[in-house]
Amino acid sequence: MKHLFFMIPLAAALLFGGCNNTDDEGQPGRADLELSFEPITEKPNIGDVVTFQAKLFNRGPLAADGVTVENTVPEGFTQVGDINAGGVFTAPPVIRWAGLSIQPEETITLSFTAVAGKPGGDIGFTHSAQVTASNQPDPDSTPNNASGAPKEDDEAVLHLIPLAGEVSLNFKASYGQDPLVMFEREYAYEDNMAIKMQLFQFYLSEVNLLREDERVPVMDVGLISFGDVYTDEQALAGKSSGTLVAPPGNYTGIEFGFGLTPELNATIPPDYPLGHPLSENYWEAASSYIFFKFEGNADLEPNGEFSDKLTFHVGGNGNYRQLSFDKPIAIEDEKELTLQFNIDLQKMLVDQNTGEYLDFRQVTQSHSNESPSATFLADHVAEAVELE
Ligand SMILES: [Ca+2]
Ligand SMILES: [Ca+2]
Ligand SMILES: [Ca+2]
Repeated sequence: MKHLFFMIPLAAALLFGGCNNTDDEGQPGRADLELSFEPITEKPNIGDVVTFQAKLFNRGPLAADGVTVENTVPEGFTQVGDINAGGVFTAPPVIRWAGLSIQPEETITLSFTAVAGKPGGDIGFTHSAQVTASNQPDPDSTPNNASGAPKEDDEAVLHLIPLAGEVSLNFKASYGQDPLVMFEREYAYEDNMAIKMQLFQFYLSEVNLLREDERVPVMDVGLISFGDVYTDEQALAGKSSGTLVAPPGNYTGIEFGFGLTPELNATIPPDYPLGHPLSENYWEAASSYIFFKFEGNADLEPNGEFSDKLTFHVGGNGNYRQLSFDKPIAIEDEKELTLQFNIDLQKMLVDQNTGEYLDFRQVTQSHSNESPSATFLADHVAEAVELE
């Protein structure tokens, strides 16, 4: 009687295990194919060559021939290479290994390399792989039916984002101590004149983070415009470059061009889609983009009437200025950092050392890249911009 007490649970356990095996794994007359990715625990750097390994396992009991495995390479990885086991990349983004034969209990490693790209926007970093063909029926999965997240054991995904932090350049504009706002506010100018703003904007190009002997590019081009800044609150919030991706690290500073590099300035708006910063602000007669614009109205008499229109549009390769700022900048993986810049329009219009200034009683517009007023403004950009 005592024996029976122990025998019943044991028999039940055996039966249960057998049932489980028949249901799930290794049904007679079939080949249970399973696919997984070898985990990658260390994130790569942007630009690193990464080796991916998918493991195809046959849980048996029969051998399978004519097995095909496909891996879809996400947009975030490029320059696929070193595909082993006869795989081909003839129909990107899919790498295909066809005609594989795999014995019971055998594992075949399918590997390839790809270069990690820059995260951002909707760029995906998830490799998805699946068995798409087999000459044997599989007890718990069907070839080529993957959709989205893996639901069967013949499907696998590997998500791998490279090391990347985020940085944005935020610009606050002022006129001397006063926040720069459009239209309403009056700014006292030199020699009893006064001005009101209508527009202030500028291009940024070739933004690079700096570290020992290295420039790390974070942005090609951007347009910062204060044209819709109407309140002090908006002025104090500033205008942002938008979020830029940067490799983590300790940098010694940042540099950017105020205006456009000669390379960018050699292009024209039709080269760009609508909405791109370079799809506008071109000056055909000068074959140049307008690097920056200052527009407003001046009261010259002074009599309280702002009747003189100020239009200073400055372009031309000779007025491109590269600015560099020394400051320790630590970019950390998955963290966001804002670099706060201030730009003081007064310092562009009035030389802080000599007192020399653009005299609006003499000149109210700049429509030539070589005009003294254009050069004066460009020459004072470096003085006007500071990194907090
Ligand atoms: Ca299985
Ligand atoms: Ca299976
Ligand atoms: Ca499947």
